Amino acid sequence: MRFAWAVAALGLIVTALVAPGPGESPAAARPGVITMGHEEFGRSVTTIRAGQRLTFSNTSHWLHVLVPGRGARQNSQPGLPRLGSRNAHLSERGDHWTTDPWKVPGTYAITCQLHPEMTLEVRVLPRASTPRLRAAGGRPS
Ligand SMILES: [Cu+2]
Repeated sequence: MRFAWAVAALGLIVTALVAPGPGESPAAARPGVITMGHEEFGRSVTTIRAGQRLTFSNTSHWLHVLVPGRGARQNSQPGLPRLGSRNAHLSERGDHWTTDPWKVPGTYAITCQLHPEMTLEVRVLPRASTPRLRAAGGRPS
């Protein structure tokens, strides 16, 4: 009897760990982490600073093919880090992938080649000015 109860309790714990929660998971709220659902990104706009990376987390049951562009149409956007050898990232269920650093400030877009509804605007702000430079009282000679 006791053993059966323990098995049942363990089953509940495993279910809680495996089952996706309703709506966005807590990870989705972390800056720089973009979740992917059935035909959507967890958000439509994200803002980072130059030098930072983005992480894409495929929490859906679907395959996504991330490329630079909008509405499933790939285009070239100078300044956007390459997304793989063919400038595309294949994201299968459970995939958790981090881009190279975004080095050039500007506004970019990433889409999924399979789902035209998916477009993520990425705004890259200039790097924050370093307090060290300001304390030095000007630019280095
Ligand atoms: Cu997709």
